[in-house]
Amino acid sequence: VGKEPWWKAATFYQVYPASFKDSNGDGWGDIPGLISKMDYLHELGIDVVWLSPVFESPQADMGYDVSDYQKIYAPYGTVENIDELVEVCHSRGIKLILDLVVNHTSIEHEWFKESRSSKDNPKRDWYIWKPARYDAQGNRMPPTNWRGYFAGPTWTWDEHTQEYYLHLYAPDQPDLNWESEECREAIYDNTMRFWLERGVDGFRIDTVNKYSKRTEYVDAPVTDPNSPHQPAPEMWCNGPRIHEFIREMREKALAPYGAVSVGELSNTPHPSQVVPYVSAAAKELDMVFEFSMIRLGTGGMFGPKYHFVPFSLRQLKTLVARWQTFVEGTDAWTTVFCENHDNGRAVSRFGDCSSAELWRASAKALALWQATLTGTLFLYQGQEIGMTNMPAAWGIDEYKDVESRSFYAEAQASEDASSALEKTMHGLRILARDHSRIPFQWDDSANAGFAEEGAKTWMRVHDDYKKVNAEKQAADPDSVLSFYKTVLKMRKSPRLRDLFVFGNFRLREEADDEAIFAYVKEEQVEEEEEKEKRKESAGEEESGENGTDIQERPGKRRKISSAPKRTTTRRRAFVVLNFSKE
Ligand code: TEU
Repeated sequence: VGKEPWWKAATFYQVYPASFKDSNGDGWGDIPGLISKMDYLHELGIDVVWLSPVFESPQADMGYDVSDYQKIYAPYGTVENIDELVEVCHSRGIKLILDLVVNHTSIEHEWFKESRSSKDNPKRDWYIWKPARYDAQGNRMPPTNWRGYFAGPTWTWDEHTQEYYLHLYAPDQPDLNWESEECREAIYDNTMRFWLERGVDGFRIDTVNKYSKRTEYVDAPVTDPNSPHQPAPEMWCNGPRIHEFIREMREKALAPYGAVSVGELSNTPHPSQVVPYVSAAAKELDMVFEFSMIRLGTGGMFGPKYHFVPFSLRQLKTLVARWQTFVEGTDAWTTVFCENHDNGRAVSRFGDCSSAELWRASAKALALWQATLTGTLFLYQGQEIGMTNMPAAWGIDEYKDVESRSFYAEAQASEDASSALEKTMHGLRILARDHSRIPFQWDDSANAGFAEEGAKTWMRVHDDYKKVNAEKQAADPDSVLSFYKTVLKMRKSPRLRDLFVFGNFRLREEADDEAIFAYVKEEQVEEEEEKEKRKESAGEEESGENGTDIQERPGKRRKISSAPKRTTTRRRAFVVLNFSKE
């Protein structure tokens, strides 16, 4: 694997804007708030900010339901604020990527309004419309029996034009029809070129493997006899034209701008399915997020997602090893992450927060683990201060997410409601998307410094913010935050980068051990390069400084040769994470 382009060794940081920093007292984070914290991010040592959606939206799914791709949702700020953000980021050597949500729009988008206005509207086929079916009694039924991601069917009936439209997520999020070339062109132009022209550096691409659906629109096999709606991801994930669509998107909208891309790849658990998306030669995506590890503990992507299934350290190790090594011998690249806005906090899921000492040790172990893995590293806001899940005592009213709400409502409506609710609440306490969405804990002032005193924050501030906050940790050399700064520097230092970011991962034979997670990172060098290196004087080899410069050192590029390259191991690091309480 080559060491360029730049994004391979970069550290990305995801900002969930509603919860990062509020600057105007409305209890909702905003772009000026984010700008005011750029020094904090710079000091942390990150290279790229990934900003979750800030576009115009009715917020049915926190902005993953866009009603206008060229406008900013007013509580976040304005398009000019984004211009300023680009400038402020770039002036610190930080890049900015936005979230591209183009599998679906909001029901409020003009495109959908036109599409639903009549069957012969020119934009009718920009969305996926199908006629009803009727059962033997003449009752109207959706075109297929599919179950959506947020519980319930994937189809909603439109009275006006007497057809159903498809939505893999909420009914407020109708799926765009990528089979329409005109629609694809509008996506490239209206959403992608518009922001790239303004200077953003690329996109995190939402639900990137769902643009091409199977076109037969047939029922999925019945796996849940108690439900009219059946899991059917094979009907819409990695469909027949998916690679063609993504190549086209890259060629027409990403490549001309040199934009970086990282796509979200759910329901794609086999390395052989993933490689085609991220092989350099395929010219599709730069990177993807594969979800096997982050889904540990969920009852499944469908059905009882929030019926928590305990998992072993062994399962975790196996999955990490698979996704660390799958790129070896290919020209593909991998990513490293353990948190995002769709999952519970890593320290609560994989660590132990039963005492302050164990919490701190767990958060640091996670930091060391992430910083020593191969691939591009992604952090999620608050991970660097060890933010935990919401307190277990908080009730369902504190859970605001459409997914949590839908699964809770489904449990409530089920025949055995009390047991279903108990199981669902237990799962939500560990896994809900809400945990990562509560306000960032900046300091010990009112509202954790996220919003001014007296402001009503859109989600409740964690009870523990006086103990866990960025200001306190910045002043403490032994804190989780200080530890993150150290390991991020280590990861990128010229001496260790080739070992941690680019090295080979080898799980140790202790794979069965339920307390120890041990692995070796091996720095591979081509034999020829190794010989050259030896010839160079030791002093010249590396400066040893921990700068933020992530460009390749000039003159150190590998020679391109058609002969197979012989590699040798130059250095090894032995990483041992001890999960026992002793
Ligand atoms: O998520 C896509 C997705 O399918 C899941 O990985 C998601 O975590 C969901 O909880 C599945 O049950 C993306 C966004 O990250 C998510 O926030 C959005 O809700 C979703 O797309 C729809 O746009």
